[in-house]
Amino acid sequence: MSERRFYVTTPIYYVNDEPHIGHAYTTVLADVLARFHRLHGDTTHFLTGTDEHGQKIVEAAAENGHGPREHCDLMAARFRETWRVLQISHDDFIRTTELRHETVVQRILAQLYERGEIYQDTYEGLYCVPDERFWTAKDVVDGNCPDCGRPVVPLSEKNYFFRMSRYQEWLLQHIADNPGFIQPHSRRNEVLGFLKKPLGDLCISRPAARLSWGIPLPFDPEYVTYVWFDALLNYYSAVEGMEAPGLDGWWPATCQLIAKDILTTHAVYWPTMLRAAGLELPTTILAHGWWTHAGRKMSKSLGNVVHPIRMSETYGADGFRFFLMRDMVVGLDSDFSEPALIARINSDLANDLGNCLNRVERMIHAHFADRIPAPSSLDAADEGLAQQARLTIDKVFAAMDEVRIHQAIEETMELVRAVNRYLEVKAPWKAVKDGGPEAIAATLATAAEAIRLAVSLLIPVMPGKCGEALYRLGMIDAPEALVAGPADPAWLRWGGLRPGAPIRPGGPLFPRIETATDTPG
Ligand code: ME8
Repeated sequence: MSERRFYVTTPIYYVNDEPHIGHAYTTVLADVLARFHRLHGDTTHFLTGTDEHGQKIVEAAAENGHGPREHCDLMAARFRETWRVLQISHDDFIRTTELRHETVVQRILAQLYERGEIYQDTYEGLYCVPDERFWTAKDVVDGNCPDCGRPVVPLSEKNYFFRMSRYQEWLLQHIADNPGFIQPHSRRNEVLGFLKKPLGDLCISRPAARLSWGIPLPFDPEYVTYVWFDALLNYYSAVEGMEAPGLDGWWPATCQLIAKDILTTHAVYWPTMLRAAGLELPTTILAHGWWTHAGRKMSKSLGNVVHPIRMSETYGADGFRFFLMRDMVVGLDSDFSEPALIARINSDLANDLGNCLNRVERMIHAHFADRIPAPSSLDAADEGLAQQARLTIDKVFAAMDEVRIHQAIEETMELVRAVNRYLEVKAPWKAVKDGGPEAIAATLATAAEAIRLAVSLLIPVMPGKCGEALYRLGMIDAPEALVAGPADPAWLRWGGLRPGAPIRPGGPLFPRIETATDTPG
């Protein structure tokens, strides 16, 4: 881990919609990265929030019989509640209707205008009102918006434009010089493809007469700011002037997570805006793939939206988080289905991890009065498991560094399965009959340590259940301590369990989820 400072962001979500699995995925991914970096002692800041201006929001508010402000307050609270249930450890939650954000947006707009980076012109084009977006005749499909499929209308109006075209060559050079700027590689290529065509200027205003729910342009109160120009600046406005212990400040962001749907705004508009404003660029824009549901796109009209709170209440926040992180390869698309979620929890968590912990706890309880045994000597199998565990640490760190979360999890689960195999081979339940507790002390101490280490490596993914497991293994004093509190970097090394330390055995850590097909007959 070279970077000792880690500032991670999620997109700020539109408050026209309920939080769903897609929002949950990006936010859990950011949480896993933030927790991992904190665990490594990196000075970490994690920002999420809500995008509250624009036409979509006005319409959603009206549908619900609310004014826009009231609607935004209700929906921002719903996002916050979802993140609480999902054990998200964000340091800040920004709303674009907050004064701290609006002030920064207006100041940057005023500076850009003074410097000639923004000019007024007449725009003629085809306009999609719900998307607040202009299209050219060749973009539209049978008179409809190519994005949302709703009719576009011809519109000619005066507006303000940001001289984005100026920055095309510079942006191409930046992408060439910084291969890690846009990740994964396929998305970088997509942006480079987009930049083969001449880059136009960006219309950054909307007449207030048509849309008043926005940030007024400081140099012309007849207009409000285009929602994307406003929204993107949240990443900077949230941390401007904010203290960062031992650092000059939080900006620039280290890792900005998005999905592929908002690649152009983040990989083209955003860097050019920052450049024009004289601000540094984020280190990485990381675009992950798309979740579908049972093979179909999720949408309100199809009625197949996956609600994270319902999933967490039914299967546990930790199990849901585990599934999201294990079953999507960052960058590729993935399909969600409840049977797949249940199968994953039952096999990896209930069978492999939960059973392993239970077996070890039960034997330490029965033969060592709930104290970690002290081995007198280790054999080749014990040394072999310790060696595999040490290698797992390196593999997990390497995978996490490259945001291959599914692989970091898989390496850890491989260690868990190795502990189970080791127990099968050593069969301490038989050995104890012949040799007494002394004969199984090394086996149980080694297995307990290996499972403790595996659990520690999973803390960023499952802070709740891993906290419970570490409580049972006597490492912490409260089972819920890791949800909001810090974890100890020393836990990520082999040898954390001390002989004689007390354990607190419990029931199944991940109760098996029974389904209709499990019931015989
Ligand atoms: O675009 N699969 O907000 P938004 C994976 N306000 N991720 C998904 C997803 C899915 N099916 N659906 C949504 C906006 N996401 C703007 C952003 S940022 C300055 C402004 C996630 O509410 C993913 O992170 O439409 C995607 O980029 C984001 O939600 C879009 O959220």
